[in-house]
Amino acid sequence: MADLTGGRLVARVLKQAGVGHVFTLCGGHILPIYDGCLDEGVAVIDTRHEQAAAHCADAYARLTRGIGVAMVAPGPGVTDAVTGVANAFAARSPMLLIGGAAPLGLRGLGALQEMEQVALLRPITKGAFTVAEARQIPEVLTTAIRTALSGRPGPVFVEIPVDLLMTTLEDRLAPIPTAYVHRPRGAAEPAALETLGRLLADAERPVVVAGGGIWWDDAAAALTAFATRAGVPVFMSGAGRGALPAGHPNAFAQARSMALARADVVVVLGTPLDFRLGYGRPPTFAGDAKVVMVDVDAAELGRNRPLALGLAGDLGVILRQAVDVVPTSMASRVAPWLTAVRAEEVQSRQRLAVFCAADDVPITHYRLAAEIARVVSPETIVVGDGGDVVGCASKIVALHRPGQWLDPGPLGCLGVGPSFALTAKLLHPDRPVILIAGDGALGRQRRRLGADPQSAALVLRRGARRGHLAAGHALRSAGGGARRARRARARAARPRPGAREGARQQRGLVCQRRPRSGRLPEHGDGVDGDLS
Ligand SMILES: Cc1ncc(C[n+]2csc(CCOP(=O)(O)OP(=O)(O)O)c2C)c(N)n1
Ligand SMILES: [Mg+2]
Repeated sequence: MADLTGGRLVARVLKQAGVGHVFTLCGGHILPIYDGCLDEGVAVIDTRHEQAAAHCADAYARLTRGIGVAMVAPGPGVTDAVTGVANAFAARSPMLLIGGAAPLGLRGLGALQEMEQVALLRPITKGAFTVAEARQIPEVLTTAIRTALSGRPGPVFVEIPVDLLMTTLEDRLAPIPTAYVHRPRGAAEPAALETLGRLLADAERPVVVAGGGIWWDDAAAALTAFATRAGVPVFMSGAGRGALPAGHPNAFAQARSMALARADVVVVLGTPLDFRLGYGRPPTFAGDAKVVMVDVDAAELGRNRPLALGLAGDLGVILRQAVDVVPTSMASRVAPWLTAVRAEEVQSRQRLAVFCAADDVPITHYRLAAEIARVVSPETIVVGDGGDVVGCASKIVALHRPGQWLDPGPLGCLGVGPSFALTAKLLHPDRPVILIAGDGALGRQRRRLGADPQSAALVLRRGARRGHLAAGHALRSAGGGARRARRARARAARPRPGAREGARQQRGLVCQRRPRSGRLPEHGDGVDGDLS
């Protein structure tokens, strides 16, 4: 039997949930949790803005496929974190935001930093809770964690009044629940598998689109087995990128528009039919294409487009089941289609190769991406934060395994990059981390980076005004853009052996910032990190 503060109870719940680090910007209302973290051995990473803390927790969740935690002061601390929570909500990232709150005993009297927080967070979380009594802290927190991790993952919010965090109580009065998260791996029913088998048997031009669900359900191996057996081209997006390594014969990146527009059967795995897929409608998808969708969230099935088949469950389990219903002759039957998609892929690559080799000053987005691609190994984690610069990089930078690529997700929040990259480095100190950030995206965060960028390699893109626009217009339009494309091709054709690299560095177009000193705090180091 021991006496614990409410703050210590919070830390104990987090420790038991496997949380190694929490991200914060300090505030008096949450000090008892810091003390608890010191006692329990949970590292506290201090940032310079609550939005950065929320983005770090989001990244922590994505990289660990577990719960990521940010703790912030009440009132403005919570409102500052809202953007990070909203981004995590759209990206289905299971982060827990713990908000301090004015003392329960002073509620409604106009206490410092007091405001209605639960109602603010409710529409952008899977659940927003308030703790009404110190002994309920473990129950409410574990309910929140279970909510975040169950089914379709997503963020949750818990506010804890400061007087409850300071209350001391006997540990037997507030036992910490165990075995409180269960993630049943839903399978497809036999009738649905039969339907899938028939759809595949009739398909002449099948296409698979694999999204972040593949990463969350750890389904890359199952996807590879299915794609290989069916001989079907696979296009990957978001955290699903890299599920099939770039060199795999069924992996494609550039021919997506052509393949989707011509496909007669599209299998959409773990990604919604949102703007990224043209809402599943023409002209992105053919009007009469038969669409099969598999998602952990049944509410996504049939959104924006009628489906030939909708399956809710675990992507790994269902893909392994699907392998058994692929007709044996399918791969050879659809081989001409795979060849046609490959031809389009090669052609598209050749079109971009001109821009990837261009010596333009300022450097083109494609050239920058091509240079980065040269140093990306299976170990590298690549973070994309920006507009066109990231769109171009996603076409050029080849990935080798899932979970290698992090970007904001469908909310498209500029400025996640530094937090994502530094969290990646925190969790994987031995792996190279590259942040590809637009000047716009990085400009929002530059000051917050100030103190110690630790050991992430930051690739800074300068002078972006012309870069991609020149290339993009040349690709898309027949007017002045085509002239620019011809000029770019001519420039690229001029061989200047050896000169390129040196000149590029001399002009400082791409610069690598490496750490001078310092490290992120380890377990139990306490509030001494500095990362924003
Ligand atoms: C927080 C936030 N503010 C504004 C936007 C709107 N927005 C989308 S792309 C973009 C410009 C991005 O510029 P940069 O990072 O330099 O990338 P570029 O497109 O120039 O390569 C803006 C402002 C956004 N997505 N997120
Ligand atoms: Mg820019």
